[in-house]
Amino acid sequence: MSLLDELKELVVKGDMVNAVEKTQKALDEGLVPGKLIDEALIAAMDVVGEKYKSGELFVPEMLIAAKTMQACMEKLEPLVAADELKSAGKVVIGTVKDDLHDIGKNLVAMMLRGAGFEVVDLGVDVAAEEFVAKVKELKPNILGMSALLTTTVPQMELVIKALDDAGLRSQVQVIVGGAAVTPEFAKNIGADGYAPDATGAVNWAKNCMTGSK
Ligand code: B12
Repeated sequence: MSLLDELKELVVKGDMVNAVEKTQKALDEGLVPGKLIDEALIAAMDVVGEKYKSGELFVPEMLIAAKTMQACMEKLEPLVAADELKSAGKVVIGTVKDDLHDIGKNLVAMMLRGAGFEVVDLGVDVAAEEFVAKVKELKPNILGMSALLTTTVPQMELVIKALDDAGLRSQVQVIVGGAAVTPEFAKNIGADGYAPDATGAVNWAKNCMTGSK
């Protein structure tokens, strides 16, 4: 079994101590963080999602696997830290109301920081009023919203409407993402952008700042 497969299996099992150790071992052997994230950590979450869907795993196991993934990501975060001093732009990001999934949002925030963006992370379960208040206060170039549940994606439209009502919509570019979001949905609710993953989010944000989006 390859090192990546071993790490994936440890994350699925929620074996935090060994997963963190394996992450370090993989780094020591020269594997790059992006490969570890895509081919072991995210791949593990996909397996966990499938097992949950088929009734093989339950919420507590899903949570332990998620915490294990986050512990591994903490090891990787310093390695993708930005080396640029000048901010590439300001981003406010959060997971919408009633949604507690934050791994993907954290990954997007981490990669944006790595690309030199100043990122203000509002956390999870963020209500429309809070998104609007932060956009008003911090005047970000970009607002990012994440949702993983089909029951919480409609919150994104509410936030965009609330920005409109507050007269702030034209001042900020809105990008949405998360497993429950599709490009069509993003377009229909009037978002400016969508990306399927963290790399796509960074590319979109960069283009947004140079006006070539
Ligand atoms: C881990 C997990 C949990 C953990 C979350 C822990 C945490 N701190 O995040 C816990 C155990 C808490 C949890 C709870 C629940 N979960 Co859950 N969970 C998952 C699981 C297995 C993995 C999610 C994940 O982290 N993936 C890895 C990350 C990296 O991927 P990602 O989030 O999609 O993010 C990437 C992209 O989407 C994108 N992206 C994400 N955000 C953003 C934002 C922007 C702006 C952009 C551009 C891009 C972007 O970039 C990211 C990086 O590439 C998924 C299954 C799956 N494969 O998605 C189910 C899943 C999302 N959960 C599900 C369910 C049903 C639940 C519960 C309702 C279960 C229950 N009965 O209690 C609760 C809901 C709790 C709540 N109110 O939010 C369902 C959702 C079904 C649906 N369509 O609505 C899924 C799909 C499982 C399944 N197959 O049924 N869950």
